[in-house]
Amino acid sequence: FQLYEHASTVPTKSYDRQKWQKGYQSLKKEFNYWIDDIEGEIPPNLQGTLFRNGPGLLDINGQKLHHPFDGDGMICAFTFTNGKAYFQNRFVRTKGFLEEQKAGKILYRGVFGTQKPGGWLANAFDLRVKNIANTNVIYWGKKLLALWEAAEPHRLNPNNLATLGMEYFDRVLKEGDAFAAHPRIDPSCEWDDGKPRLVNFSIKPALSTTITIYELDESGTIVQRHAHSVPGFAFIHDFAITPNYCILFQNPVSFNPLPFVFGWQGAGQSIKFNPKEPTRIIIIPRHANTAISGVKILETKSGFVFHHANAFEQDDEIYIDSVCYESLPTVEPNSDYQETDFDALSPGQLWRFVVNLNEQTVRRQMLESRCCEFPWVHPAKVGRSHRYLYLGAAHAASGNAPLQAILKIDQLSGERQLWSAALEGFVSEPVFVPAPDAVNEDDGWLMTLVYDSAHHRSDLVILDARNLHQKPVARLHLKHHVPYGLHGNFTPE
Ligand code: 3ON
Ligand code: FE
Repeated sequence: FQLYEHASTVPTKSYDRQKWQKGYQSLKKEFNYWIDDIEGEIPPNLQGTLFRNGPGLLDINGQKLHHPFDGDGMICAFTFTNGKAYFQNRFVRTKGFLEEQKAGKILYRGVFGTQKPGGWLANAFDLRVKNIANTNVIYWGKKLLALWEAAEPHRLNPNNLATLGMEYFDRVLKEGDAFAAHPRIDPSCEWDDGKPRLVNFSIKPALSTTITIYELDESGTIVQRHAHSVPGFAFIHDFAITPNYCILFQNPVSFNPLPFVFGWQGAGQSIKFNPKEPTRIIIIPRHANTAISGVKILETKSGFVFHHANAFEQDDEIYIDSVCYESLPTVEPNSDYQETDFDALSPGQLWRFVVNLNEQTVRRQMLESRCCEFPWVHPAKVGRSHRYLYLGAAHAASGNAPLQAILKIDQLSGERQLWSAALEGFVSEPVFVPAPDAVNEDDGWLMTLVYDSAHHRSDLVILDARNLHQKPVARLHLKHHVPYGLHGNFTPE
């Protein structure tokens, strides 16, 4: 009998959607404890704190949010000292978080479709923005900042994660001003005696969009600020830097404010992707002595980019490695994000864009077709040519799927290494932490928070970045789960 022979050729999934869904439960409690359930060993020379941000609440007192990106920011901190690790998590006490927790119900509309109860009439003409501080967290200039791209940063106490208030950088920012959630640290700024600088941007979209660039010195002071206007609406989540330029991708989208204004859907749901329009690459000089005198805009084929891995300059060209989608799916008002049909969506794939400023051309090439997101490079390589790239990735080589693996790409040899947490595990952004005695670019660790659906808890997995095929250096079991998060950073201080 060969009755079941075909069964072995039927591809089985590396994940179970019901198990994946459980990672989207709110974590309502705040903890602080020494992690005592550890497999492997924390390297004794690993010192510092990994901060992570992401939506901690997926509901307000039982009222479900329409999308995780609308969830209140919750910070996790893992502090490493002498081979031990201390865990803390704390919600950012934003104005909206405090009000909604007190009221026990949704009081604000969310960008990604969360509505106040009571139908469209209860939501119409309410254009207030709830700053949810949920996208990234970074320690810079002795300040710990929780970031959300449509409003000002929140400042936190780095020791106990208490919220200290909003940060305006000596009033350079005004109330309600945006400050993106994707700052880049230039490890060595050429015209600042080789000192590091934090570079960030903000977007003020309208019929034409204002892009403001900020540069902060090591003390956390904004030492440069310049604003530029580009034609058309823009939704820009991330950018890339080189020693001379800021690079932003203006994805081909249009915005129809009416459904938002009339209370039918959120602002982010009113953004439509236009596959027939090109993507525009915006190049903004960081200082006066660059090869171009003002902002340059070049066109390439349509696509949607949230995240860039890195950019660098080489032979009068600018290289940008980015995760690109064929299209941006709209978050439909009647959809349920937990029922996401991964197979119906296009995967994020890694592309290289090469901008030639003299010829005003853009070349592009796919570097990796495996579904991936959350790219990282060695912090000393930001803006410089890198050899290694690290990403969250799907377990399977093709198709769209939840992130279950960490992928290392060696761009010199072309070698790929994959560490997978399938079938039960779901990974988050891999943060690269250089080893203190590092010689090579991959001498260090990758830290990723993995949701273990079998035990409904999360583990911090520490991988030796030199070889992902080895078993993890350490796996730190938390006492609870952490909902799928967004971004974070490691600080050796
Ligand atoms: O006028 C507007 C411009 C603007 C800045 C329109 C607007 C109101 C939509 C807006 C605000 C945008 C915001 C608040 C964006 C927030 C984005 C966010 C919180 C997260 C983005 C995450 C992106 C990715 C690619 C996440 C991937 C996650 C996985 C693959 C795994 O879970
Ligand atoms: Fe992001």
